[in-house]
Amino acid sequence: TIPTPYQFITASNVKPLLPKRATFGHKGTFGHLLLIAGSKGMMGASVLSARAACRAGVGLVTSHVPSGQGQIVQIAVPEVLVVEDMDTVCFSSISNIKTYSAIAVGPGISKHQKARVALRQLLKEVESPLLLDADALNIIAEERDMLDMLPPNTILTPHPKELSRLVGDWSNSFQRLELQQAFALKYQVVLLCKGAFTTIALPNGDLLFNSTGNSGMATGGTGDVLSGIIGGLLAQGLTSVDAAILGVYLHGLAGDISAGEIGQQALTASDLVNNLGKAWLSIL
Ligand code: NPW
Ligand code: AMP
Ligand code: MG
Repeated sequence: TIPTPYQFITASNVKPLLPKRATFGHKGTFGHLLLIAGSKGMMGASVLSARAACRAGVGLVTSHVPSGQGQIVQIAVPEVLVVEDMDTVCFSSISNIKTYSAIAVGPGISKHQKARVALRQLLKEVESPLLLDADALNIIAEERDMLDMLPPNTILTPHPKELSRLVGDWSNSFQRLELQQAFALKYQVVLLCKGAFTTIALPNGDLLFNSTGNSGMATGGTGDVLSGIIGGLLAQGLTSVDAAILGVYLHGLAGDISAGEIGQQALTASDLVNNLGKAWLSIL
């Protein structure tokens, strides 16, 4: 049986979570997200997560990218500020992390030794709300002492393969839910398992199932878009639980709107970003 307590995420659950827009707000009011994403050959992950963050309501987004790769992001996403690393290949050092109201790290960063060292340093020094995805998860799954360095309420957004690297293998989905729940409780984190009916395990042991999304989203880059959305919500001051719930719901809704317009076969990660506005409007 499904571990309890569990709940299905629907429109009525997410409505109360929507962040308010202050009438006299300015870009400083709505948070500043640092997005550490991309490495040489995987700058698409940086672009997609940045474009998504810009449609999540956040005031400012800064993308940290390898030296020489900044132009890609500046041209693809003119709304974003860019900080270049010293290394030409991957994330290798952190700078001014206290400036940001939230940090999302991982999409496309690679598992190079330099990225491992920089992630460890980030975990030591971070004070802002944090999201880890993709290679950041693969690194902490291999360097397991880093699990104890995760700040409470960190959001982890693995797909099933990344989750199995963190929690070990399972023989059926009920066992997977138990492993997911136990990990969230042990490390006091918000732990997703992405896919059809993405599950979210909360630090208190609750389990949530998302109701939006479709199989057209099973295509490269859609997870990078999710990191940008949830990161943008975190930067605006939503709690990590609320940012994860609302982000996953909006991301799936953008997928459903995209599938309604162009079908599941043609759906790309960029379509999710382009339809985020309609997703917001349909729940506001
Ligand atoms: P199989 O064998 O295909 O069935 P990895 P990744 C499995 C970046 N990206 N359910 C899959 O299984 C990411 O951000 C950059 C079950 C395979 O074995 C990462 O940094 C892009 N199994 C990096 O690439 C766009 C599943 O996991 C393995 C599963 C590597 O990320 C693409 C593959 O997973 C990408 O986002 C599921 N739902 N999903 C860019 N444009 O720059 C996957 N698997 O080895 O973690 O590799 O997810 O492709
Ligand atoms: P990633 O593997 O990191 O690129 O993430 C894939 C994204 O697409 C996640 O947000 C998944 O929830 C979503 N996704 C993948 N396959 C499906 C599916 N069959 N149904 C709904 N959503 C999916
Ligand atoms: Mg991914």
